[in-house]
Amino acid sequence: MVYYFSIMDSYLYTDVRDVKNMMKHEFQVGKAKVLLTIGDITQMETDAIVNAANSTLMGGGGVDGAIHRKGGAKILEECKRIRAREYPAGLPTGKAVMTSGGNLKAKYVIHTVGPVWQGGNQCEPELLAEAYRNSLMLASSKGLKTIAFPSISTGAYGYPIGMASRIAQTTVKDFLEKEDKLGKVVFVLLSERDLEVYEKTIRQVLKLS
Ligand code: AR6
Repeated sequence: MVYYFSIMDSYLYTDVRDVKNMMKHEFQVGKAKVLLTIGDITQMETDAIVNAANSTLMGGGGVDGAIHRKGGAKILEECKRIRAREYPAGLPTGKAVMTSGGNLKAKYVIHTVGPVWQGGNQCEPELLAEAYRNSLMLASSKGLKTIAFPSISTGAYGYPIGMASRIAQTTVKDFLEKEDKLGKVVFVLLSERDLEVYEKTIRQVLKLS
């Protein structure tokens, strides 16, 4: 009997803790919710997930590699068609295009290209903001309600995450304040450390205590 109760207690404790964590990472912006979470973006069930691609749209490492591996050949086929039809020289940095989600849980993948960090004087902030803004505009223009972003440019492209997270969140906030079609934006981070950076930044951007 004692054993039974202690198991129940531990379930109860876990539930309460999880709920607190969820609340801590959920923010209201305009009519939409902004969520911060740790995880693998390929597992997200949002209408769209965003791919931190490169201009070839032919796949690569990091998020891009994971999306193409799990999404299957259909995504690559669609990327090839987009390249041939619209961007024979490659997708410019800051632009965004959309394919289906292939075998992923998300219905669509929005492929965007973030800037490579070169010290900050090569329009990196503007280009990173463009990548987020164009992805949001594309999702909204297609009537999508929920979208998940990785931390664009902060892996192989070397953008310092503190600066990148501020641009990501400011761009999302500005967009959601003007535009009320999207209902949920999720930032999917790969590590506890990245989550902490995003958590700290979002409080500053939203002017919370
Ligand atoms: N889910 C969520 N976040 C992830 C995942 C995942 N499955 N995998 C990595 N991250 P990166 P970039 C995080 O390098 O910096 C590719 O080769 C990762 O820890 O994927 O924009 C492309 O083809 C980091 O915080 O994208 C390009 O050539 C963040 O996602 C180039 O890398 C972004 O890391 C793009 O570089």
